[in-house]
Amino acid sequence: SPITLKSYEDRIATHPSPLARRLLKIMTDKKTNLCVSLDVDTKDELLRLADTLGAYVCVFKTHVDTIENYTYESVIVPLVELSKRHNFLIFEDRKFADIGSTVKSQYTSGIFKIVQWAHITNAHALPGPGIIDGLYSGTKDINEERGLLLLAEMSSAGSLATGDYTDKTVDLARRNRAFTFGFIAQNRLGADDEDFIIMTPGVGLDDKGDGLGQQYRTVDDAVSGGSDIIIVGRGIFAKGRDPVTESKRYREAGWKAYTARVK
Ligand code: BMP
Repeated sequence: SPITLKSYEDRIATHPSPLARRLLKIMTDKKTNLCVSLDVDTKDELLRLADTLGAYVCVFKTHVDTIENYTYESVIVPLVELSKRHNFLIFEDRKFADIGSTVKSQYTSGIFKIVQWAHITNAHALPGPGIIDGLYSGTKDINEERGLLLLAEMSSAGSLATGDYTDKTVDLARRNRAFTFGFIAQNRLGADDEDFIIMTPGVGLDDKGDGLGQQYRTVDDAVSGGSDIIIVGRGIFAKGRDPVTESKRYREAGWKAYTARVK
């Protein structure tokens, strides 16, 4: 039977994560469950897209280590400014995967200082509980909400994150519900009353794959299967596509699929 879930708005009151409550409120207010993945090479393009598409998204996802001529001042400072102007959250798709002590440094230090500005980041469950504890300890001097997603499943062909690995990842997420608020996944995970937020990449309406293992599903497929937020990159800004037109199209499709599954 098709999945039915409470509305984003109804979930605000009961969610154990302050960051998730803030996110669900943004989604409700802006009527969008679209996260655009800003996988572009230059800071100009990143900031231009963040400005022109900001109205249509709840979250922008970044791979900030791929930006040419990155500096904190020229990339992060204006991006944070835009996040306030357009009311979106920033998700640095860092995919931490080391021991607790090392990920704590990677999260807080170096040229990126991710914890300072990324409302959301993510981690592989592979190292075990220490990775969550290490990242969480990195948030202790931050005065704004921070949240972690665990990668429970991946969109790529032949992914090893399946079955028992996925189940154990869900168990790990139960350890610190104020911080670990959900999953990168292809399916609904956890019990309904646990209310994990499911963010789903590998969504595309016009492509099947990218020749390097990526696999695309439709918006309807993802959302009717229990995804709360669709993550779309090249479907929106690949060559020949108009990012504003495509953002509106994915936002509309995402919202329609969501309203169809609300209890
Ligand atoms: P695109 O829609 O252009 O295929 O981009 C997908 C984005 O989501 C990429 O930034 C990729 O790193 C990320 N991603 C993914 O595709 N599959 C996963 O399972 C996890 C991801 O983070």
